[in-house]
Amino acid sequence: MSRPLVVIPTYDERENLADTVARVHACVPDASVLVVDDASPDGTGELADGLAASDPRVQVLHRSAKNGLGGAYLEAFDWALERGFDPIVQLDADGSHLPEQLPRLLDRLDERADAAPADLVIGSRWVEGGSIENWPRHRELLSKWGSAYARVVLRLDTRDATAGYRAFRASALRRIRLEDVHTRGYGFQVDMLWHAREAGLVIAEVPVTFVERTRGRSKMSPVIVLEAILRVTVWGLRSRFGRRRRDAAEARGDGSAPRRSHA
Ligand SMILES: Nc1nc2c(ncn2[C@@H]2O[C@H](COP(=O)(O)OP(=O)(O)OP(=O)(O)O)[C@@H](O)[C@H]2O)c(=O)[nH]1
Ligand SMILES: [Mg+2]
Repeated sequence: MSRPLVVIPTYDERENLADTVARVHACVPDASVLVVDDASPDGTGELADGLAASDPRVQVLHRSAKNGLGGAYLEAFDWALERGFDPIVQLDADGSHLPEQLPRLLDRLDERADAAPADLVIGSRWVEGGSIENWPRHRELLSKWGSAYARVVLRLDTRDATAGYRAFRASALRRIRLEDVHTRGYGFQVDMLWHAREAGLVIAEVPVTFVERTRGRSKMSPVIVLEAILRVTVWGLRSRFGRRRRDAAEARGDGSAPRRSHA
């Protein structure tokens, strides 16, 4: 794990991007940065090209239209794995994920005496020591309820299931069936977590401070929230239904148990 890559998806983040990239490099100078821009109307893509032209550690993936956070990350993961980056980090451009806390996530991927090395580290708002700054109450509740719902329905142990600040070992991403991850919006984070758990990865959470953006506009929308709720519900039902069918088949001893389904 010697070639860290920080992936920053962007849509209309002109006011935030340069600052975020500079802060990443101030904290982890040897990190490469991949900006994945979805043809932002405000010119974020051109700004990213300018950053790349003046710093070889920065590269840019241009996509032709706004196609969701999930699509941007999946394309970035393929790009990163093909080029041998390890580990691979997800970071929002809007300042909500503090680059200053990046070493905390990376350190937890390392071997340590008191715990198994993690395959996936999540920067968590809802574990001891984690916090939020300047978030409106309704956003806090939505996030907490969303996490709680996903935890119960999918039987996850992770406290902050919707967190977007994450570090993956490259080997972990290779073990996840990325072709089965179809969520494009907010639920992408839960989708990845669910597949990570299904793949048997060691998942750890470290506390982070999540800071509400001060510049630019949120891309969160009711459609994105609805997509997440519906998908989580379907995965939960499928996993339970599938398990019951498998148990029944095993009890009959007919060996016809279906494979665990991936939504
Ligand atoms: N490439 C790409 N990036 C996106 C897209 N939607 C959001 N982003 C980026 O993903 C990151 C998170 O998006 P935000 O709008 O901050 O959404 P959020 O953090 O879930 O919601 P807030 O808490 O309200 O900010 C930011 O860096 C966005 O610019 C998209 O469709 N394509
Ligand atoms: Mg945000």
